[in-house]
This record gives sequence, structure tokens and C-alpha cells, in this order.
Amino acid sequence: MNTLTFPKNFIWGVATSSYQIEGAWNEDGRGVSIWDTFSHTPGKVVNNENADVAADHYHRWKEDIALMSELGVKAYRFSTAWPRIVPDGTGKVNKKGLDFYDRIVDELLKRKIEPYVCLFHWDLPQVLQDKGGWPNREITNHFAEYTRVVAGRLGDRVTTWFTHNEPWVTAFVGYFLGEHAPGKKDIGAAVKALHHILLSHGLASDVIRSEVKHPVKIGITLNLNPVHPATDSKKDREAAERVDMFMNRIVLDPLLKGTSPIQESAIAKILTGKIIQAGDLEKIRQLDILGVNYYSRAVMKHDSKFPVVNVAQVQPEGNEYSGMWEIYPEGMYGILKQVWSYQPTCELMVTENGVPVPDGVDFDGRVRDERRIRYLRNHIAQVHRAIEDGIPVKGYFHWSMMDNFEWNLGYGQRFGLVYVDWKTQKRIVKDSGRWFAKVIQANGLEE
Ligand code: IFM
Repeated sequence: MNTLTFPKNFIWGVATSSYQIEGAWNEDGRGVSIWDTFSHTPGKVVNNENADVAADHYHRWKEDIALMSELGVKAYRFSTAWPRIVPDGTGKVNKKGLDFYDRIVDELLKRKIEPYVCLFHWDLPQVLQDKGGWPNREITNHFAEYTRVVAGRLGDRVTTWFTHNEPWVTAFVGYFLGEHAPGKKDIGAAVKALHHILLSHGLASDVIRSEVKHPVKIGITLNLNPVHPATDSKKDREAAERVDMFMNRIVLDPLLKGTSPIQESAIAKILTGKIIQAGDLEKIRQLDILGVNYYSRAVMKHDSKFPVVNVAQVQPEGNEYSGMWEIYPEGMYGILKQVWSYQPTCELMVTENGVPVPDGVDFDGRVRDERRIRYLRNHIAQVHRAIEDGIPVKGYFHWSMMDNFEWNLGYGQRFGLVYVDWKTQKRIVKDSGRWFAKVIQANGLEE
């Protein structure tokens, strides 16, 4: 038997986010988030679905943590909902909201699961969007203030913090493509939003360090995709380079090098004006952990039909696809290598990886999601390959612990190790969940 064993103390975890699982959108003083507004607007989400109830985790958190414990996970990355804690975005704190996360942290620790707290996973208080949202620089101070509240309450027990999940998606999918809340289509706003999110990462890091008295690790999680040219032609290679800059380097360079490609590119300079102020890049460049969220790659060709960027995405023939993307396990290795080429001094972790599958329950109540198991085996093997090559990846977090609300795609795309019946809220551990539990127990893959 061929076994792939991971380093001792490798962190096997699962992840979720507040808006995608909690529900209870208007309970116990929670304020309105941009995702409530967006999903309540007809036509924005498939089937006009919303996460008013989602997986009802707000009420079922204990049962869900018990399931995590059953799977044997070592760590759980979850996000705190800003509008649950500071309903107006700034000012008055909602004690009941903070209490909820306090209970979660205690329960996790009781079950020997390390809490990894992420402060922002897209559910911005609507009130702050009304003041301009992330494109308004003032928001960075509000984020720091909210961070102080959360760190002040949970900091005595939480050592691992993530400021933001996938800043690129918040900025570009929310403010440029308009597919996510707040649904804007303004490239200039998106570039500003991205810069302010990164800046707020730096400000929040300072706050956590001053608020928490014991040693902490502070990180950020990035959605990264290796970008490949469709052919070996010069034009396609240049198209791939441009996309790599706009998708990967635009977040990696500021965080790992203290520079920004938006200062280099002529197009970007026109778009951005003077958004980067003196001292910003130094503030941004502070990181103890870099979380890599990997799902797929991007294959690009030159295409003059698309003005300014001159690129188009290609879906290569003959490969396997999921409900959302091409399945490309080697990309996991490729993106880890790309990040490693920056010679980062911080820790590296895979903080999300998973596949959307339209799982169903079989006659005997089991969910046989072989496709997910295959996906995970192949991707985890690529993490192992990276480690063997000297890239010290410290952990792997599966996305997601349970089925949840997949943003503008609603409930059709299931990502969980645990199946959720949306009518009854019954949980069923899928075959992949049991498989992942064995991986954790064996600390690796037994092939
Ligand atoms: O569901 C999302 C998550 O919120 C952020 N990363 C990608 C996942 C799958 O699309």
C-alpha cells in the first residue's frame, strides 16, 4: 500500500462562513448586511434564494460542533458576522451577537478543536455600504473598531486570526462584476475596495496585537488560481500574465513584497489615481499566516473582443468539470509553488479546498459522494507533493464543513462533508466526511 503521510502536527480542519450557514438573519439584534439586501432583491440569486435560515447554525451550533468532533478535526475556521456584533457597522455593540461567538469558542475548546476566527467573510453591515462601502477609505477605521470589539472578547482564548477571506472576491465580484453584494459594476470602485480591504488587514492586525495579551498568529486567506496560457503563442502568454497580475499578484505583491502591481501597470494607474497613500504598503505587509484557497485554475487566451484587458477564458477539452469549475488537482501544487516563489517568512496553509456536487440522499439514507472523495484525494496528494518539495504547508482546511448557501448560486451547489436537508435541517455525514475522518486519523492518505 502506498501511503502519503503528512508532517506531525499537520492541521486538518474544516471551514464555514457566517452568512452561509447561520440563518437567524434578524434575530437577537443582528443588523442588516449587504447580503440580506442583495438576496432579498429579486433576480440577484438563483431561484431568488436567500440565507435567512440557511443551515440554521445559529440554533444548531452545538450539534454542528459535535459533528466536527466526531470527524476528529483539529481546527475550525469560521467567520464572525460584523452586523451581528456591531449592527450599525460602528458604535453600539450587540452583546447577544458577541455571546454567540463566545459560546462557539468555548464549545470548540471543550472539544479540543482550535478556533480560527475570520473577521470578515463578505457580510458587510448595510449601513456601511450606504456610506460607500469598501471603496470609501473611512471604512478601514470602522473595521479596526469592530476588530477591537471581537478581539477584546474572544482574544483571551483565540490565538489564530484571519482578517479577511478572499479580498479579491469581495472587491471584484462585488464591486466590478456585480454578481455578489453589493452588486456594483464599477472597476474603479473595485480597485479602491481591494486596496482598502488590504489596508484594513494591516490596521486590524495592529489592533489584535495590542488587544490580545498572549502570542497570536494573524493571517488572511486569498483565492488564488494558477493562470495558464491557452497556447504557447506570445499573445496568449502575455494574456495569461495580465490575468495573473489582476487575480494573484494584485493581492500577493502587497502582502508579501510590500509593492503593488497597480503601481506598475499603465491601465491600472489610470483606474486607480491616488488610492495608495504614503505608508499604506508598509501597513499592509504584515502576516503570520497566508491562507491559500484553491479550487481551480484559469486558462486564458488573447482576445481583442474584450476591450482594455484583451483576454478570454478557455475551458480545456477532455478535462473533468464540476458544477462551477474545471477540476485541476495539479493547480494546487502549482499555486503553492507560485506563493513559495515569494520566499514568504509567514506560515502557509490551505484554508479552503472543495468541490460543488449536487449530492443526493440514497434509499438507505447514505450520501455516496464518491466524486468529492476523488477530488479530495487528488488535491490532498498535491499538497503532500508540495511539502515533499520543501514547501512547508502547515494545514489543510476543507470547504466546507456542511452544505450551505453558495452566494449568488443559492443552494444548488453543495460543498459540505455533512449533508443538510434544507426542509428538515437534518444533518447526514456524507461518505466524504467519513473518508476525511480517516485521513485525519491516519494523518495522511492510504492509497
Ligand atoms: O463558498 C465559497 C466561500 O464563501 C469562499 N470561497 C469559495 C467558496 C466556494 O465558492
